[in-house]
Amino acid sequence: MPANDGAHRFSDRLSKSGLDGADAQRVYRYMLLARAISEKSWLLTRQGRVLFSMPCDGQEAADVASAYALDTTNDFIVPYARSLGAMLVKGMTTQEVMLNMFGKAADPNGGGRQMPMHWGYKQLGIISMGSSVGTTLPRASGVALASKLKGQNAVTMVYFGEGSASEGDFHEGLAFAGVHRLPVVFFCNNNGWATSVPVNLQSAEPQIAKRAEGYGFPGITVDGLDPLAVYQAVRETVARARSGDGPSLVEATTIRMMPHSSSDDHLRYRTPEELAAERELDPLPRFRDILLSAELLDGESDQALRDAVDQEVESAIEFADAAPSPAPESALNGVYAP
Ligand SMILES: Cc1ncc(C[n+]2csc(CCOP(=O)(O)OP(=O)(O)O)c2C)c(N)n1
Repeated sequence: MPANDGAHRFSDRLSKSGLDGADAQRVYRYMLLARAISEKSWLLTRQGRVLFSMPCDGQEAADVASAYALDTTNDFIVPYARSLGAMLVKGMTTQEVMLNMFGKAADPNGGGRQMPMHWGYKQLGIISMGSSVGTTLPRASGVALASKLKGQNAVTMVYFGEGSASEGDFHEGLAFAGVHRLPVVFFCNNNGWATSVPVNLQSAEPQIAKRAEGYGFPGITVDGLDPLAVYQAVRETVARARSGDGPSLVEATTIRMMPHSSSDDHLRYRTPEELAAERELDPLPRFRDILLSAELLDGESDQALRDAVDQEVESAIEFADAAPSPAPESALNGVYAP
C-alpha cells in the first residue's frame, strides 16, 4: 500500500462530502472545543460551582458538522440542551457559554435567568429552547414559516433527541412543515436513550427517519459519529430547503457517553461494560486518526490545538466565574409585562 494511501482515500471522501481540508480542520477544532467545554462543565457541577449540565460527549460530530452545513449568518437554529457543538459553530463564544453555565448577568442566553445549557441567542439567530422536550419542533416550523413569508431565504434547523420524537409536538411540527413545504431541517440525535428509557421502550420502530414519509418529505439516517457523512447529508437537505422543495428529517445515530445530565446516574440502568464498549466508538479519536492519515494533522499540531482549546476553556471559566451576577431587582425582567 502506498505511504499516502490514507491521504488519497480521505481526499476522495472529502471532495464527496463538499468540505475541503481547512474545513475538516475547523470541524475537528469545534469538536475538540465542544468536548472540552462539556467535560469541564461536568467537573464544575461536581465542584458545586455550576448548577447543572447536559453533556454532549459522543454527539460532537453530529452537532458540529450539521451546523457547519448552514449559512451561519442567515439561517436559524432551534437547539436543545445537547446542541453545544452547533452553538459554537453558529458563533457563540466559549466565554458566552461559560457566562451561561455560571448564570451571570452578561449571559446572552438569558442574563442568568435560563438554566445552564438552555440556549437562546437572538442576535445569532438561535431561538430560545425550552425544557419541555419536543415543543421546539412546532416552533421551528413557525420560524421557518415566518422566514418564508418575509422572503429571508433562510433555513431553520431544529435539534432534538429520539425521545422527543415520541411527543405529540413532533407530529404537529412535521405535519405543518410538510403541508406548507417549509424550509426546515429536523435533526434528530438518536443516542438510544431518553434519560433512562431506551429507544425500544419508546418506539416500536426505532428508525426515526422512516416517519418522514408519513408527512410527505424525505427522511435519512446517517452515521452521526462521522462528521463527513453528517455534513454531506445535511448539506443536501439544507439546499433542498433553501430551493423551496421543503423540509427533511435527518436522523444521526450517535452515542451518549455520559449520564443524561448532572442529576443522573447512568450506572443505575446501564452496565460498565456497555459504557466501555460505547466509548470505543468515540467520534473524536476516530476523526483525529482520519486527519492524521490524511496529513491534515500531526502529533505536534494536534497537541498544540488541544492545549489551545484547553486554555481557551480555562480562561473562559475564570472570566465567567468573576463576572457580575444579575441584579436582584432584575429577577422578574422578561417574566411579566412591565
Ligand atoms: C415534556 C417533558 N417531559 C419530560 C422531560 C424530562 N426530560 C428532559 S430531557 C428528557 C429526555 C429527552 O430524550 P431525547 O429527546 O432522546 O434527548 P437526549 O436527552 O437523549 O439527548 C426528558 C424525559 C421534559 N423536559 N419535558
